[in-house]
Amino acid sequence: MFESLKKKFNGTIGKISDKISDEEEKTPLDDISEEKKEKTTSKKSESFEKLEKIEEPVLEKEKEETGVREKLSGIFSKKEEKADEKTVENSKKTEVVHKKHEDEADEEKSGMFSFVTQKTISENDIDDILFELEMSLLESDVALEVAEKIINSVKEDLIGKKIRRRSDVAEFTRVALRKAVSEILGVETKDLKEMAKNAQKTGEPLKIMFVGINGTGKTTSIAKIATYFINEGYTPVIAASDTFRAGAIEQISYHAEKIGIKIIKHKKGADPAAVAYDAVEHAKAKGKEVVLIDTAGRMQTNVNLMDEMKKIKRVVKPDIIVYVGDALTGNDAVEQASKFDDAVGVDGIVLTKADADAKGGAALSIGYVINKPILFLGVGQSYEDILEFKAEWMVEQLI
Ligand SMILES: Nc1nc2c(ncn2[C@@H]2O[C@H](COP(=O)(O)OP(=O)(O)OP(=O)(O)O)[C@@H](O)[C@H]2O)c(=O)[nH]1
Ligand SMILES: [Mg+2]
Repeated sequence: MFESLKKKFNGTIGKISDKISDEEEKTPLDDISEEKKEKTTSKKSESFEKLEKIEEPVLEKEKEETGVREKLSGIFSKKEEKADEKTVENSKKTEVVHKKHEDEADEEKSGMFSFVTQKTISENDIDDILFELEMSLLESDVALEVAEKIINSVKEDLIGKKIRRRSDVAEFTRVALRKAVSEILGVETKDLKEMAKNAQKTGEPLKIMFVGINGTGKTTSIAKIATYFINEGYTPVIAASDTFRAGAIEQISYHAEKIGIKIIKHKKGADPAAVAYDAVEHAKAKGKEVVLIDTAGRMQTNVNLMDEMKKIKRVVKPDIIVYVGDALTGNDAVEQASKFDDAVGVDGIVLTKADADAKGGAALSIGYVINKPILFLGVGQSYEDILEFKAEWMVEQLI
């Protein structure tokens, strides 16, 4: 699932990391920041200060001894010889101490440069790599506005960041990408379990209507979501409101029977709004908490079917209208979601066939573009193959 996006995001972390680490190794001394230079210089001058403190008494002593030597010259010639020896000895000592401190300062200096680098990330460092990422996101069917937002967010976060250790580059890039993707997926979501629980208290069922073009997976998703609610302890009822397509009523009846729940159906060609209405009445009468309304697949250009969908909405007043989109259709799924939202108002999304979707562009973009949450991902053909969508989960998958 989403292998292409995963590869692109993680590849970008590697590329930025490699590029900046390579440059870092080449960083000449002149490129070292003022702060670090100052630190090095001050360490060195500290060493010299220490050295001067050691040298002072040595010189004082030397002066004293020379004075004595002058006064008593000719009388204490032996002492003079000794004093001379001592002076030589002292100056040797001074030289050793001096050298030791110089060496220490140099060692410290070179040690600092090998463990701590001095790079600040510039636009130049990441521009090409992020442009490449943007292009490959578009290839993976990520919507243009989403790709742009991700790139801008990462740039904003990375430029000016100070790199102290080599591993910082990868970590900063990972954090920046995660943040950018979280922002994209951060559409406020709906808690269907919570809504069903409230429905239980009010005696009014939670009414969910499913819309979308032909073959995206509406009917299959209804069977999966019915299973989900049963697993959560609720009793759903299905409205077979696709009275248009041949075999649609039989298809959903088959699922209802397998799952073991009630289905409300009329004859083929009947008014879909009337079927949905009856299902809601049934739920109220029997104290069932959830009504799942199947509808016929339609192209957004089919005026009659679009009007029929609006009529179901008027009659039943669903709590949630779910747009069901096929992840494999990429940008088309996003565009259709937008059209359905304009026509009828979409509250949430089910994105099907994510199990077969290597690209991942629709999953990343659809919620952001229409500003509605993805509620579930369809991940296979069996009733349990459905995932409650969580932004953190998706970020974890991708980066
Ligand atoms: N791999 C996979 N296949 C799916 C998924 N969801 C649905 N399908 C398959 O997609 C095909 C169409 O599913 P339906 O549920 O009939 O689609 P629909 O939207 O109801 O189609 P219409 O009623 O014609 O509009 C079926 O073969 C399903 O098994 C999914 O999450 N993963
Ligand atoms: Mg169907």
